[in-house]
Amino acid sequence: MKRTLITGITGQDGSYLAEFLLQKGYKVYGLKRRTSTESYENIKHIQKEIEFISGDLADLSSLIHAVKLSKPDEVYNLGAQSFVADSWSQPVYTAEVTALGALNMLEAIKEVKQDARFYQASSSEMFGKVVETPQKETTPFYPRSPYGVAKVYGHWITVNYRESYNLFACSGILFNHESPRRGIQFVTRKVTDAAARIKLGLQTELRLGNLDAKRDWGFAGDYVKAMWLMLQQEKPDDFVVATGKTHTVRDLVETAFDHVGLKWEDYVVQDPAFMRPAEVDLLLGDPKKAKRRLGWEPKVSFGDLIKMMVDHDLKKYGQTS
Ligand code: NAP
Ligand code: G4F
Repeated sequence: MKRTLITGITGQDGSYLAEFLLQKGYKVYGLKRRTSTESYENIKHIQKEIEFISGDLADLSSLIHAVKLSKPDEVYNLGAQSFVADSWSQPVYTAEVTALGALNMLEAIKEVKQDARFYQASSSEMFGKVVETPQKETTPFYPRSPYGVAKVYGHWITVNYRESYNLFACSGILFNHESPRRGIQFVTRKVTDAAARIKLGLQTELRLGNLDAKRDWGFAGDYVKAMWLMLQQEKPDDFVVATGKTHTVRDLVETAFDHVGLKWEDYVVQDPAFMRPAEVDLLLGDPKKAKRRLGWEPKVSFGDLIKMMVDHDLKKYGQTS
């Protein structure tokens, strides 16, 4: 039985990856940080099958303990302060968790279990003010947020530990991926949740920032498979994971409101409070390398993804209201 340690197990990706690896017969250990109110919402259906280890990415000693206890064949580092907007108000914390957290995890592996394979959750946010389109593995980084800068550190320290210590360490440069388990602050979920609430008479307007930003949005359930595939290769490498299609926030809003039979212009209000100090205007990934080398392809289209999320939110409120 293969053993895995997942950081960020309570998050969107952690929950889909844990599900996927349990189905493959892995013994799954999840690093879980202490919180005053326990949040197992995303993993409540598989909670009993996961062995939780208390720890924090900012605390190297807790990661050493977690690696000693779990003796993992594979480590997936998905934990992060992952919300870009908050990285301007919490830049130091973001660096400690999102950048140095990756270093701490690599150090723990180097010291305790050098043959463990390591996956780092790198991000298309590293491309920021893009210097070429579409963005691929060789596209230079130009991060536009403290979060993006922290992810660039996490990315390069992963490459460096691979080259310095011969660790099997890979970075997945994942473009935006969403699901009904997406956090409510992120724009897709904020929109699908609001469309459902407005349809049911629970909300009257939706306040948003930049409607012109473009993102390459895919389904999280598809993307965790690419993470696993990277760690099954003969040699460690880095891969872009994306759909190869881009849409504006306006397209997203239109798709969600159309699905509930409403005209979005009647409800959406632009609010400067949701504008960012520096914006990433356009993300569009080139997933050719992932297709060629991993045999990976996205299955869920943008339209089906947004409808899946709206339907989930309608059901959630329909059942409780
Ligand atoms: P998410 O839903 O926000 O989950 C983040 C996870 O990190 C949560 O489980 C959170 O635990 C945990 N965490 C936060 N601070 C921590 C700390 N100090 N120590 C240990 N764990 C901590 O994020 P996601 O969407 O699943 O994304 C997974 C990873 O991929 C993140 O690293 C993100 O930056 C990266 N990424 C995401 C996307 C995307 O579009 N989703 C794209 C590219 C890269 P709590 O439950 O305790 O808060
Ligand atoms: O949904 P978002 O907050 O995601 P963002 O900033 O692209 O970051 C996500 O994807 C990254 C991969 O590229 C991950 F690394 C990261 O962890 C996270 O998962 O915002 C998407 C776009 C932005 O351009 C933002 O300015 O939507 C725009 N937007 C417009 N109004 C809004 C809003 N974003 C949010 N969150 N809330 C708004 O009201």
